This record gives sequence, C-alpha cells and structure tokens, in this order.
Amino acid sequence: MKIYFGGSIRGGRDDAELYNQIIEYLNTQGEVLTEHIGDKNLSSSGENSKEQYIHDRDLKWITECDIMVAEVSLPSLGVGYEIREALNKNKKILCLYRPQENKKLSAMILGSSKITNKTYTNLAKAKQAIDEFLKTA
Ligand code: 6K6
Repeated sequence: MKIYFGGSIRGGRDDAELYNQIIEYLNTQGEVLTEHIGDKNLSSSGENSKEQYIHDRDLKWITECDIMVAEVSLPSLGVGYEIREALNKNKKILCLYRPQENKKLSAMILGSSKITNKTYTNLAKAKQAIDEFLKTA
C-alpha cells in the first residue's frame, strides 16, 4: 500500500519530529512516498529543489498513492491543496489534528464528509486512529 503523508513545511516546522514518528509508524503499514516531510533538516525554506518540480512530483505521488494521511494541526496551504487534490482523485483521506486552545481546524476540512477527521493527543492515539482508518481503507 502506498501512503502519501502530508505535513506542514512552509506553514511551519514545529511538528517535524512528530511527523517523523507518524511516518515511521506508517512505514510499518505500507510505503510512505513522502518520507522527507519528517526530516528535521528540512527547514521551512524546504527541500533544495525547484518549486515546479516539487509541485509536479507531489501531484504525481498523490495520483499513485492508495491513501493519504495528513497531519493538519499546523495550518499549511500546501497540505490543504494536497487534500483537495486527493479528494478529486477519490483517495481515502485521514486528517489527524491535535486540539489546541483558541484554535479550530478549518471548516473546509472538518466540513468534508469524505474526509476521516480524527483528533488525537499523543502518538499512541495517532497510531490508534491510523489503525482504525486502515481497517476501512
Ligand atoms: C521548494 C524550494 C525550496 O523549498 C521548497 C519547498 N519544498 C517542499 N518539498 C517537499 N514537499 C513540499 C515542499 N513544499 C511543499 N511540499 C508539499 O506540500 C509537501 O508534500 C507537504 O505535505 C506540503 C507542505 O506545504 P507548505 O505550504 O506547508 O509548504
């Protein structure tokens, strides 16, 4: 199973270590196409590649993937764009969100009946949400 993992890059890298841990777990369940998202050396200026290359490669990976898992706690234009692309391609999508004080996930994500939205508080709960999602995927 090919898994597209989406997580913030230019939206902020505060959760990079968490992405890394989620990717590690996803790699035990399938092949993660976007392992670099968890790379702590990848700064918010991003990978050292041309933007058009990154865009086209990521859209190709979304076409190829079987499922998408997106960590959406940090608002990211790129992740929102990827989610819409995956919806257009009828991919099953799990969005993982950590509740934060005075913040709420976008209605454009919460309001989509085709997205599986799960809140979680720690890695163990994120793994649990992934396990449940994979049973239905
Ligand atoms: C280009 C040139 C310098 O830095 C960059 C950005 N690098 C990226 N590398 C890999 N994937 C990217 C990059 N920028 C965005 N993405 C994709 O969008 C990833 O798959 C993420 O899931 C998502 C992050 O979007 P932003 O808006 O937070 O950057």
